Amino acid sequence: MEKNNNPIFVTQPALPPLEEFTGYLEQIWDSKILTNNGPFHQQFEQALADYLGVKHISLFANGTLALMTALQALRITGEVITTPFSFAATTHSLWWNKIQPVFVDIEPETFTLDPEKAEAAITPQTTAIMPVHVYGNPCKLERLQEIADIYGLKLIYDSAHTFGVKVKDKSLVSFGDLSILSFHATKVFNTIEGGAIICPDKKTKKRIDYLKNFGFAGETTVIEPGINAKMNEIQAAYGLLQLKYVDEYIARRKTVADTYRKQLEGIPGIHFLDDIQEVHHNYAYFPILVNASEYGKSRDELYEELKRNNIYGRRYFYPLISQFPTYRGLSSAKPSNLPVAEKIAAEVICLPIYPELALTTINKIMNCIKSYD
Ligand code: T4K
Repeated sequence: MEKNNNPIFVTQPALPPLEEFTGYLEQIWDSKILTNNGPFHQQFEQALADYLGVKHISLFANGTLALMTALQALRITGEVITTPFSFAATTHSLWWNKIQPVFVDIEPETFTLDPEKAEAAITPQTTAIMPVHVYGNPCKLERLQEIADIYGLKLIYDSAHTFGVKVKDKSLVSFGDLSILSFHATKVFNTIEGGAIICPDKKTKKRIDYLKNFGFAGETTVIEPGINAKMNEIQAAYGLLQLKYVDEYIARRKTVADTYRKQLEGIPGIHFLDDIQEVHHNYAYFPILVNASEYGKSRDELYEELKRNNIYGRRYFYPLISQFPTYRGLSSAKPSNLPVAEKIAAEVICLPIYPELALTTINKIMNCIKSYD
């Protein structure tokens, strides 16, 4: 629970009970195995696969290295179609692999990549599509797969926000050729820093595991230039413990989201997303859109007003990645090519949401939004 004058951030990591963690640390201290596929790494990988209902998963030091390695694993080159409405890491992972990002607009309902516009952007150089289930909202899965199949493209989902999300009881990370999770401190499920690649078969997992360990396929055999992207034993042990609590974290986030929705209902100019049928959400973020002419104040005015009250919402994802200096010269980055993304980026504020967010704090945030004139 927040103390009265403490700043209220967009998120606050959920930590497992410290006294439970010390037992895990003692085992690590005894074994002196700190990293390189140790016992906790192996246990955590299996436990995660079971929890997520997937067969093959490879742990990573963070989500960005997982994205970069996923592109290497599938030998992606040329152009990749992606969304500008995401965190920098999505497009940066392409750039680090010398792949040309092609930005395509998003859908107004879910803020995810628009499949029809993605299809229209395919060229002979396109090798893959990299959509993002932004805020944990599922992309149009069937249509994207159909397009990938027709054009012979790989489909790599940036699923950084989707831990625990299910569509018709199927884990969202099981779609596409590869799917990437982030376990950063700010995520629904955290291992402090961390990430994973979910892949469909043993052979691909083996390749991913080589790539994240310098390319080593044995003591003296290096099959190709890999990187060091391994998760260490302390993070893996912490992750194993976190798994015991994550359902509770998600349930508490749902209560926060439900409370916000009830209280925001009917405020002119403030829009929010509802749950989607047949989707089990994780409530990773709570984005609202501020329509300045209906609300009477702009998004930035409300954002500053919240700050004056010690409430630090975030404008995820403003500015669009396509507006970063490295990318804004690309022809696909032109604002006229991305009207929906430009509009959402100009109107969005993510309100604080985390398991320990108290009702009194939600009321304080709501007072600020309701009584701002
Ligand atoms: N793809 C997508 C779609 C992503 O959103 C991300 C990461 C990635 C890929 C890459 O995954 P990783 O390589 O990160 O695993 C944060 C996170 O650093 C980043 O992981 C996340 N997305 C992004 C959306 O948000 P910042 O710069 O906004 O974080 P920061 O440090 O300002 O934290 C936000 C608030 O959270 C702070 O004001 C206070 C609170 N906080 C934060 C940390 C780190 C805490 O209370 N404790 C903490 O330890 O990027």
